[in-house]
Amino acid sequence: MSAPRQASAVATSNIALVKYWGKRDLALNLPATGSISVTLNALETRTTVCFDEDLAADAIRLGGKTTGTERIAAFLDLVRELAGTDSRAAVTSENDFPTGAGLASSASGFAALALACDAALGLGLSTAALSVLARRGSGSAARSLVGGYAEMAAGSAPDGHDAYASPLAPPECLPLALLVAVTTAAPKTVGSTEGMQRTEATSPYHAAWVRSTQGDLDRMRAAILAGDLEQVGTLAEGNALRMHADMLAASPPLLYWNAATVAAMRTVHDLRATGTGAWFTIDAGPQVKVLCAPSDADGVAAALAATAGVEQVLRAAPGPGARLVERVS
Ligand code: 2P0
Repeated sequence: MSAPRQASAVATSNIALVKYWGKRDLALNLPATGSISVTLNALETRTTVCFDEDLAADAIRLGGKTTGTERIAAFLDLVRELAGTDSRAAVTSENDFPTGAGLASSASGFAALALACDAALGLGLSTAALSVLARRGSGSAARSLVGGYAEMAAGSAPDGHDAYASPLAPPECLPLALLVAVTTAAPKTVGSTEGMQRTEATSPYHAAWVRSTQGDLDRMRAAILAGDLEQVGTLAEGNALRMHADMLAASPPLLYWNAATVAAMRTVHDLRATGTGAWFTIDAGPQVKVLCAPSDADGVAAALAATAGVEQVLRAAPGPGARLVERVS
């Protein structure tokens, strides 16, 4: 009987500047397209995992609760298969932000869990292999392993070994402020996996969305490497609106916005009309994420906070990838 094997990791959320919305393989969670994101220095998940042969079953606590843990349990099964062990695990995971409301808790959550499992079991996975593993938990998690600006490859291999995220540029290549206008902390009604399946099956715009992504990836990669904030912001806003057009065209339609979401989008357009460089992006939820120069962040945050229905404004900047820490919970 071996001693319990334990490790803790921290990972932060990431915001996609070119979005992932569609899968080429559901079982392996392979994206239909690549994506480009920036990993944040905030919106953090802290996870401890302990594989213990004395445990009769997995014991998973997310934010102190034992509910909603099915995806974690399925992920632990994958890890056990990879490691050749039957050992059950205790997992504790805490977010410092509201979960399930379009703030990508699955991204930071599965990135932290993949890294903690790798360390606890001594798997010695490469960053690419860790990203592949995290992707099985959640597509966006593959990107939170990487710090700064990251590019996720769709890959073409049927087994998905080439669908992982790689570093594109360090944070200092394009200093940014990322402001999150939180319009509600309530969980969203349709999760991303279900939303993607519905869009793929019913939106007449979906093929056009997938086709348009390659050009966005090429332009976004070049704009980040050139440190061109205006071009990055313009591309990110256009890409997000096209993704939402695809979602809105699904049947039944996927409308993730509320009144405050639209009001915050208007605030950003008003800021631009009066000479402040600010651009929004929106994921599968009602929050509005705004990019601007760090020197404009105070003014943009004040304008968002003054927008009807905006409950709070969170601030972030590009940050590091997932990392191991001492026991955190
Ligand atoms: C993104 N989203 O690129 C896009 C934009 C939401 C909209 O990645 O099904 O929770 O678990 O792989 O990672 C959210 O999707 O979806 C997401 P699954 P995930 O950030």
